[in-house]
Amino acid sequence: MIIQNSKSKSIPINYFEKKYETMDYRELKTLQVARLKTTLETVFIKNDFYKNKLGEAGIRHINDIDNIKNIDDVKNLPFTSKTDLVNNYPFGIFSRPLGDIVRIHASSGTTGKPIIAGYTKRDIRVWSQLMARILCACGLGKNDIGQNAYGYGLFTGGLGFHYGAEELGMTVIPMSTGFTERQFTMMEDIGTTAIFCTPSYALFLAEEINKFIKDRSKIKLKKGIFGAEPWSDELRRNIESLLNIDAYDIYGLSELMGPGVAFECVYKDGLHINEDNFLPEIINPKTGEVLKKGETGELVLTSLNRQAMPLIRFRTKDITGLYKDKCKCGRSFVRMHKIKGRTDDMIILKGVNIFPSQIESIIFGYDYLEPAYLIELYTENFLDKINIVIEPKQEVFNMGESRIDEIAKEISHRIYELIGVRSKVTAVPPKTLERSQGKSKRIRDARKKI
Ligand code: DLL
Repeated sequence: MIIQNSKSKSIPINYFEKKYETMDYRELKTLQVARLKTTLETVFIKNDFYKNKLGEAGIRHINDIDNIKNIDDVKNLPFTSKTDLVNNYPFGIFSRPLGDIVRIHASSGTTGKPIIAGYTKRDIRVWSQLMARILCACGLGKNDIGQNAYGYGLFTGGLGFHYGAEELGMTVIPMSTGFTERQFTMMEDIGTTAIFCTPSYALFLAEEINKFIKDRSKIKLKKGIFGAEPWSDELRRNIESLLNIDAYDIYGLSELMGPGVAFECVYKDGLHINEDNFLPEIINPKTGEVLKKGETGELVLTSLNRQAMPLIRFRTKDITGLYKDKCKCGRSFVRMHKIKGRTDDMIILKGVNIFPSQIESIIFGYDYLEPAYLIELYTENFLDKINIVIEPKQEVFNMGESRIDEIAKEISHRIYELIGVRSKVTAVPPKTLERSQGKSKRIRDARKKI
């Protein structure tokens, strides 16, 4: 149920969906089981790929779905992988005919073919409402002006935020990514109060703001909602202090709708998973075994409320852990930690697992460094090695070689202490490294493959 106080202009629309968001545990599990069964019935009847897959897992007749009594029974269902989506490109994973599909989004797959996501009218409505729920949880309302600097187009960030912000009654400026000068002009002239973009682009804007805005008092920006790539708490602190805003994390993926799966509320203490719409599990990525609450592993999601493209136990490749204590905001949904990285971005060097976000946390913690870095992997004397490229701030860079060497040594030592791997650290002049306007690429892998 959506609590809408009034249509009156003076009262902000409240999109806190209390009935769902504060549901008690047993009620939520009952809702999830019912929605899971409906989802299974849909894919069993309407999708040949799933009919076969479920058959292999012992669900050969629609009545077999009734054997699911408890939400933990989900673990007996088969996984869906990105490869399944690629192999069934473009529409083989849809459970509705094209006539019912009102929109297509896509994300780049690993093999050249994109991954297609389809939506019915109802799917778009549910997605918009979930996004409105999230924006409301971040403290936004109908009197806010949202500058949407996520890319519009096949990427789900642009339209996902756009429809959600409109659903909440906000004023939306559909900027898309780029056009930096125009971003600042709109911010100043229209009085933007919230910005939506990737954390890398937020950082880019934060580094550029003083070039374009002479009088900071004209900027009304107070919040930013950032996602679509892993980002550390240190990056959050950088963005917050440079832009003088509160920054919130939002998580999602095209295969499961787009942004809207999980979100931070105003307390910024983990991401609430929209459990009435998505059933989360954490598995050991090597064995597929379901891990206990609190353990870190790969996030697996089952959609519970989708028509066009329901997915069963989709392996996201994203690494995180779940925890279930009640948040100060009153929401009872399970929370996940910030995503640590993707299984396919994890660097294994001399047996040590390294996520770029761990390096980021270290680099962004030093106030004498620019918030930028590049991880270079290379092979020397048949051994794989790592070089971290950093940018000291101008005044530090001007101090000369010996100070720069000292800094490089200190950072290398810190990385060894915290991550356990010996690295080379190389400094380049400030503003040398490429800044990203979309999802950033911070790894250059030049290792010789044997
Ligand atoms: O990135 C959807 C999105 C748009 C999310 C805008 C948030 C904001 P894809 O392009 O399909 O969809 O990429 C999904 O991006 O599996 C994660 O690896 C990564 N990702 C998304 N959000 C976060 C986040 C969109 N908050 C893939 N933290 C996912 C870390 C994230 N990684």
